[in-house]
Amino acid sequence: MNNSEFTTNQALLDWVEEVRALCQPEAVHWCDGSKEESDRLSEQMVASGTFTRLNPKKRPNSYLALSDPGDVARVEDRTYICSKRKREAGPTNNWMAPAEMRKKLQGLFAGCMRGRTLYVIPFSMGPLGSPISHIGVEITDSPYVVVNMRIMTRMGRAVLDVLGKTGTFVPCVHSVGAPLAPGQKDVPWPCNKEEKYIVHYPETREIWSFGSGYGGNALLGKKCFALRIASCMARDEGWMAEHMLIVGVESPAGEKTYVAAAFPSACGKTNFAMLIPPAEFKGWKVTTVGDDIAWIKPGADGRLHAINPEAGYFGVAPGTSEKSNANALKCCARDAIFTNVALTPDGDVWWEGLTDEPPAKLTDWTGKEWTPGCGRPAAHANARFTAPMANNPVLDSAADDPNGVPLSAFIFGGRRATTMPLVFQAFNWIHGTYLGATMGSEMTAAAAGGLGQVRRDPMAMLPFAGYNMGEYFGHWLEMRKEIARPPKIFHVNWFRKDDDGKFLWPGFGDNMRVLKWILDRCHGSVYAEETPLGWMPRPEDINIEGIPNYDASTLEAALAIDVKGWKRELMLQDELFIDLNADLPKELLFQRELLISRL
Ligand code: GTP
Ligand code: SPV
Ligand code: MN
Repeated sequence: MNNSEFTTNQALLDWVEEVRALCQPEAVHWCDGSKEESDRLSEQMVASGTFTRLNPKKRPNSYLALSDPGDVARVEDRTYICSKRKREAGPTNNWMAPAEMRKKLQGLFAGCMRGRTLYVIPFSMGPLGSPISHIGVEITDSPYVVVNMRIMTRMGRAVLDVLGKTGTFVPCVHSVGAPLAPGQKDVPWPCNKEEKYIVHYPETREIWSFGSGYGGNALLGKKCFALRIASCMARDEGWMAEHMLIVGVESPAGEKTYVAAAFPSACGKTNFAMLIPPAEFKGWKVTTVGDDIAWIKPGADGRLHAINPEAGYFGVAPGTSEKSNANALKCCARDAIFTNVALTPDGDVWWEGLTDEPPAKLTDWTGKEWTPGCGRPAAHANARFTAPMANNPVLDSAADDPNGVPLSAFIFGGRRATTMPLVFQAFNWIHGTYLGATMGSEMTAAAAGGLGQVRRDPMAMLPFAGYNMGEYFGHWLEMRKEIARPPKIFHVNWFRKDDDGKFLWPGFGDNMRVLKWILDRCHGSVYAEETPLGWMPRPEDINIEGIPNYDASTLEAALAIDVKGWKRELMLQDELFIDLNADLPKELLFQRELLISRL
């Protein structure tokens, strides 16, 4: 089985054999990436209870998986950057010495796949064969991971052809950490309740993940490779790996502009990437290049060019509706995998926010009967859909372009109930880097105990930078020298609230109104006021025509500069800056001083 029928790449064959000998699976399967293979594995998972096939009339070719209730999200406190020196990982990452971690993992992985099949998944992050793309190979004992990776990446035999005899790949080893004794019956969602480790060795560019089957813990092409390992590659090679959506906007006159935006997890990247402009914006088209990760390189034209290294969306389900994101619903109307949403009696899915009226009866994400008013959510807050980008009705025509799309703007934005105005523009690249570096966001319900509290999430990369955060800021500053025509940098906040807790901005499709101001700034065609924070629109510069029950005074409040709030904000920034001290570029400290004196 483990033979050269699939590949002549000796390094790959040797590595697979090494991992096989360590993990001792019952069988080895090289994934060809075909639909037949995916269908066969899905059937097996239906038989074993991991998958429920959804009603093919309502949701063709789609499945539901319910996870173990203790394995529902990424585990940031179990995620490690194991560089040789602790300082390389920096104060925002967990660190352990590589030798010590290897010893620990050898113990955990020894025999961890007993009774299971070891799957070899060759995948390409980025279009197959593109000079911007990179190849990875994930070894996993989870068929759920195989079928998800087939949607999220370009996966299978064609990747091995590109890899060839001597090509290099990032080795990614994943196990759910639940070996089966002879005759032992499997559970629907195997995982390890005691031990979870998501480990990166940046120097050798390796990933080892143990104990979890969920999302970014297990689909190793995503956060582990495309952000943590890729950010290290990018630093060494002069490019950028960012937690950013990429979106295209075409004006009625046919002028196309691309922007990339960094919002923290569950802060609206998928929504913004698939935005449907309001009726007032007749003739405007918004198209998706990517909804989560951007790989960005300087082009020969002096601009930054971005590709989406992924091939699918792993989107938050709760809150997704016809009103909030009709395009996302179309993406998962078929060929989708749902995890931890509720099941309707007629074999379809439901989650909070999908419809105003919940169905009268459901099976909730824990498999229990659910009725409205029973006091429990039907879907888990981090329930997700996995859907191929090919299903996206507004997929950008350049989504597969190996050269990427030229960026005119970077947008930063967190979830902030106070202080942060709707939108402002940085004075220049260094100021923009400072805005990204000091970004904050309220912790969502998923972060236990932290509800509402603001945490610094620089560039939305706090859990994803594969090296020292201070050095990462330095890399941002360095990149300026590589580009003649840098994108302009903006900060937005869709989440500011009034004293009664009501949002001051309608959000979702109406974000087009703010995006329009941003585009006009990029093209130099609109006025802006110089303020202590940066360049800002006057209320009359944002078109609010047609927003129901919305008036200029609410917009004014959304745009207002709260000087007292900003003084508090500056103190909050200190938390991160003091942690980073020696590694923090001095330019950012100067930016802080300048802001203080302007205020
Ligand atoms: P990850 O996939 O975790 O990286 O996150 P994401 O940034 O893609 O998150 P997503 O788009 O799924 O964000 C979902 C949450 O943001 C939901 O709770 C939405 O209701 C909320 N949301 C998105 N856009 C807006 C907006 O413009 N205004 C408001 N108020 N909420 C929004
Ligand atoms: C995020 O948490 O930012 C995600 C989901 O995009 S996961 O892939 O699970 O990391
Ligand atoms: Mn994300």
